[in-house]
Amino acid sequence: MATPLETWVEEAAQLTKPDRVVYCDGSEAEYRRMVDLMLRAGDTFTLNEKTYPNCHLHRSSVNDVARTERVTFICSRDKDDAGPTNNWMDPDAAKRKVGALFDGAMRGRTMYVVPYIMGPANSPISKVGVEATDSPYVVASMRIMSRMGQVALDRLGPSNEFVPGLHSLGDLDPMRRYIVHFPEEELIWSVGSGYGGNALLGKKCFALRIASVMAREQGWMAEHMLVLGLESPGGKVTYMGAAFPSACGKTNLAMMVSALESQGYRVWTVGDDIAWMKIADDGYLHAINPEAGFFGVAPGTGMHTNPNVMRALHKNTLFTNVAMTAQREPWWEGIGSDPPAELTKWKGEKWDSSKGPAAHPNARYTVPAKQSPSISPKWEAPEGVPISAFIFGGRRARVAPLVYESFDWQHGVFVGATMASETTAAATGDVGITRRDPMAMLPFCGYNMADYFGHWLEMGKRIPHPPKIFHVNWFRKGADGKFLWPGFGENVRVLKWILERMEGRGAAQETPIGYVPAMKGLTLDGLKVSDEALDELLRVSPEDWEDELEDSKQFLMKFGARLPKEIREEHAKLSRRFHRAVPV
Ligand code: OXD
Ligand code: MN
Repeated sequence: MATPLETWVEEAAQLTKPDRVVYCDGSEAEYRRMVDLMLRAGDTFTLNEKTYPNCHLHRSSVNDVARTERVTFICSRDKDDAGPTNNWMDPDAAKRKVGALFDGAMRGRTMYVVPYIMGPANSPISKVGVEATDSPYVVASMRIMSRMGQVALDRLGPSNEFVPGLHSLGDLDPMRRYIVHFPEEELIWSVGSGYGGNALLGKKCFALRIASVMAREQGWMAEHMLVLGLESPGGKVTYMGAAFPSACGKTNLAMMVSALESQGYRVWTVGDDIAWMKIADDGYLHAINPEAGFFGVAPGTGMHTNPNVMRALHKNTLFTNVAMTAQREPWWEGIGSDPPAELTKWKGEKWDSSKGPAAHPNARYTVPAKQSPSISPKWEAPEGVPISAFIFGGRRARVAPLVYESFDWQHGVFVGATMASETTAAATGDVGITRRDPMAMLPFCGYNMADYFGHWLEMGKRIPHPPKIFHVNWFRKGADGKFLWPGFGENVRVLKWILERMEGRGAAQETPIGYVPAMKGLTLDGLKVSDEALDELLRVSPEDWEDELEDSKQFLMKFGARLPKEIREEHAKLSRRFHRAVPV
């Protein structure tokens, strides 16, 4: 008798009509075969074998370089279940429309069946997915980003407990590109794109959009969060989850080389993008990193900003859309060296400075997580790590101070629900526009975000030791338009204050938005930040917050009556606190 997996694969093959179907085993030899196919296709190049052994550069189609939120859909039966922040399509209409694009899409191609586990192979929190794809690049990337192949088949056995995802490159025409999710069926269909966030279906599609729906139903959390451990003097490690929108520095924070290492503060990486969290018997929320690799933004990454990842990238790494030097080494803006005389642009032509950036602003590296010198000894612990703090953050030139602590869980949920950030190159569309991005989940929540806020509020009641909730902003600018805070390894000073607040220490002043460090609250020794800059970094400007209150109100109104009353209440409380603080 056919297993549920075999039945699904058979149906997928009947629709897409590949020449052959190959089940992937996840072996080294299979990875090599995928790379050989990519090399032969002419869009992939072997990098310098001495300095970058087993590293390759893949060049994508020029109009397939980022996530495409415009063509990403949640296909719930009821439109209201997708909510006002998601694109929605009726599931039957989606099956017809996108099904027509899948019909025969794999003719002349091979369908690779990629069984994978999101999470450590032996963790009870992990889940199995299966992606059927016609892209060797996707197979190779999935091998880095997940536990893939036989290990997943072993975990699955004859069971039907897997999330199926069908993927085809189609003809890569953006007009025929769709990333559709069927949350009630726990099914993903993606056609017309080979870009990581659209095509590696374990990542955004399963681990966030589908998993967020499962998490709500089953009482756990699937979040767009890095997970790090902050070691303090004496060796105690405190774990924190942090949600920042795409390309706002989650990877750099998770892998940070601490500026306070000589004082005993060190950062350990558990994950850089996604956290799955369940309440454990000890009363804490425990997190696992469902991924096995980092799919990070290359531009802006260098020895100054993220030395750990730079060390990790020298072997077994798949680069996408970076530039290449004459020595066949990868290069990108912000790597820390001037562009060499001879450079090939990400699109493949010879580069000169009149041609814009040499690497695409959303160029990526895909690297096994275990290669990072900062990887936590607990990163594959089956029981996960206990989370003591959540940190929300975004890019805000104004308004949000460097760091503040919410008054309690309900207020913290409001802080997350109203967080905003300037858009980046990780998704197509305008860059630098401020948009509300609740909990950094706007593009990734698989259901109505009003219900998602409700789920957060509910979890707060159920977790015996809930994490304390903070907000950070590394990107505040002074009147001269320059960043006020040095960021990167210095951000550990903010983590140290957060830790001190959790331990009932850490000097703070109460403001209408929450607790902000007192002028002497942050450890700033050895750092050149003037008193004026610090004052500006920690300032809570009533005028800015007046605008912020109005803007967040407009955003929350989108959810109508479905918005939990607690969120409305917190908005009113914030407004009252300002009016009490600033007599008008
Ligand atoms: C990512 C993203 O790639 O958020 O992680 O876009
Ligand atoms: Mn992300």
